[in-house]
Amino acid sequence: MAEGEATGVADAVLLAPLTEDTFLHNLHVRFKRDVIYTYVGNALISVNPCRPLPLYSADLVRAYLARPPYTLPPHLYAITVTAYRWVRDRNESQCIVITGESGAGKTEAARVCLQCAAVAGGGGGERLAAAGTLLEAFGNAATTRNHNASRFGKLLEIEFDFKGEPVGGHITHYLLEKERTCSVSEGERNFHVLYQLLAGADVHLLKRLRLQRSWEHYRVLRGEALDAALSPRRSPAPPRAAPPEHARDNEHFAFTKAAMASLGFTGAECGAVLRVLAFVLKLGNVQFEPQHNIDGSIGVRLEQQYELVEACALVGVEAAELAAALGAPPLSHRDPDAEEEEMARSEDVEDSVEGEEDGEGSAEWASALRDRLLCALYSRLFTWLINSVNEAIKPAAAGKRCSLGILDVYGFERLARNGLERLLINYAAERVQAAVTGATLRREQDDYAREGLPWRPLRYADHEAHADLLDAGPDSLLAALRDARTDAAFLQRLQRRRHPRLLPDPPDRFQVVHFGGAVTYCARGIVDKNRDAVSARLSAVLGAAREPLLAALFAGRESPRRVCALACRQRALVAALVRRLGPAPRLVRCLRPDAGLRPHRWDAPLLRHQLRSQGILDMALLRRAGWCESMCARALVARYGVLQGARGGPSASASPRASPAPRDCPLRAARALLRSLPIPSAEFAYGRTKVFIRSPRTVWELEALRSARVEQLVVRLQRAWRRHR
Ligand code: AD9
Ligand code: MG
Repeated sequence: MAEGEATGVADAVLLAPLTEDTFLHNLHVRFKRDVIYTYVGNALISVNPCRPLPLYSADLVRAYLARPPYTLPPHLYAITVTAYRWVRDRNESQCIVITGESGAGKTEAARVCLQCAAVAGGGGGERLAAAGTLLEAFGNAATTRNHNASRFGKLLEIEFDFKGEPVGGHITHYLLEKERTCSVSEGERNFHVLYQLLAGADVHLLKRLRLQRSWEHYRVLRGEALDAALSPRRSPAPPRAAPPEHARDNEHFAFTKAAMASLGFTGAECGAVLRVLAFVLKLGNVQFEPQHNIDGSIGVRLEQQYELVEACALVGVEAAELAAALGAPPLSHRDPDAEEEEMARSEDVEDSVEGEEDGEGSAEWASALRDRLLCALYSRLFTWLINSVNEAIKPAAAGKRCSLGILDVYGFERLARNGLERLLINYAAERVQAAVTGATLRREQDDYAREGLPWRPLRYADHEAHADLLDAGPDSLLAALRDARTDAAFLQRLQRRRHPRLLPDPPDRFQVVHFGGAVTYCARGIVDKNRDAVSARLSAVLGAAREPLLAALFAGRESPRRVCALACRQRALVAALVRRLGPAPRLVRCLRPDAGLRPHRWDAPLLRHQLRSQGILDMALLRRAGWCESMCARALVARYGVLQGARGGPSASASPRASPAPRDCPLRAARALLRSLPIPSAEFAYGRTKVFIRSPRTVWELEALRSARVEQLVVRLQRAWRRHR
């Protein structure tokens, strides 16, 4: 390696010796010099600098396009440009998978990859960038781990035409953490766009939407502690310093509106979206209190009724009907055995909130219905936005094209409150991790054994076993959740399983030891949340709204019997994602150097934990001892056969198809071909049917030789044709 100690070693596979300590030391040496990218074979490590660095420009993308990436320092551009070339020149769909804990820099990396792909394709990525801005406004929020944490996962697929120009794209999204819509833990925020609206709307818009400027006025935007301080006396908000995230809400509202405009949302559609957001804020303020009636019974009293009336007027909903649908008394206690049958019979799946059947219970029940409605409303709005964005970025002409996928999946996280949604987020992170690390380690070593290469198997941490525990087979956690009728039954299933990494903690908690660490989840209401149903009565009231967008969000819902539960939907989406990733995704592993995301901090134990939980050292050892790529001998000869005899005088063929190598034995042909090239023979190993290539650089050299040769042949043919004329 040409680099000295000053900037460490660019490819960690070349470290001698390669241990956790030398690996970390190398990253640290580079980090201190603001060198945040390091290769591990063909994967890239990115350490979050936690401050802006001048590392990105269109000129630099062009530099990576112009030269083989191994002649330039490690960069996200190198990974993206390589993937782009594979799409354009080899007609192979590619996927860049960005993994790491919350706050490690995945979303920033995805943004850089998108910008790079747009420049590489000759521009035209403005709509895709606008889509990113819009989805961040609606789908990101400040958590204690990251001030801009993605609350959904996304796979952006950019489609290119045969010239390599981007013609459009498609976004697939994974479970939005919608519970945030109705309550926010202390020190966190609701989705950005709700604060942006209040900070950025001019007075006329605020008046039209019947909103107040101050975010503290809205229950769903306040942290729980602040809410508790205000409730139930509802005194004015105590003065307190706004968290730093609020400082730029005003400016970001302008970006969000500009993004909607550039994606072709009409003025009417933007107005409708804002009215639905205002409806969420105002309905969130409606409270239910127990009321002692004259006849001695206890009923429910509506507080902040004006908010309900104003909210309903905004979107054309009958306030009295909505109030009645929310304030109806709870269903009578259900016999658990009869429950499933009843579920099947009834279209109405309102479930009782735990509590007595007194006024307290009714008020609590109404609040729970309101919260569930808010969450459903927001997540349906989010899905509608993604569908609209997909319409806007859809390629003009239909047809099957190759795509470059950029996966920014949520990071593993453990927050103050962990419920079903956190479980499903961590499950997705675990399954993707298993697919890109565990499966690679297993598959490649199996391949070496099958092909008869000399190989001493590596011991590695088994990521797949962790993910299997959650989703594979009838004993898995998700299967237990699917089958259980009550929270207690779910915990009993876990108890019977007796697995050291699944630990029930009755009456209402359980712990899962994930790859990233142990998380204690709350099981209270988990079975009900998994059903993810809104009462038919509420759906009917909102479905009849005069605001067409709101009506559309609640129109024609499927019968609850056929609606797939939340966990089941997430599992199916994640399985489809893993299939899409294919056997050889391009990996970017993001690391977080400091828990507080402060610049210039290097928390070695935190980094060590991430190296282990992502299996990064295992992958480095595999790359060091093994090979970075394998190709079927037949495919290799088909692609590089054009190089046969390229240097050898008269036998040099003028036709890319001619090859003197024996065609009946592809392996012999491949060996003869590769021996004739100016690449050291130690770079290749020959199995029974495949050729294995040692380093990424060699893959590039082969491609560069082929391009040069094809160009040479084209020039020769053109000359011959001109002579002939
Ligand atoms: V989460 O799983 O969505 O909670 P991410 O996506 O991994 O998380 P994100 O990209 O949002 O993390 O990065 C967190 C913050 O770190 C950003 O808001 C930036 O302030 C900062 N960051 C991350 N990457 C870079 C970078 N390459 N350069 C400068 C960065 N700052
Ligand atoms: Mg993110």
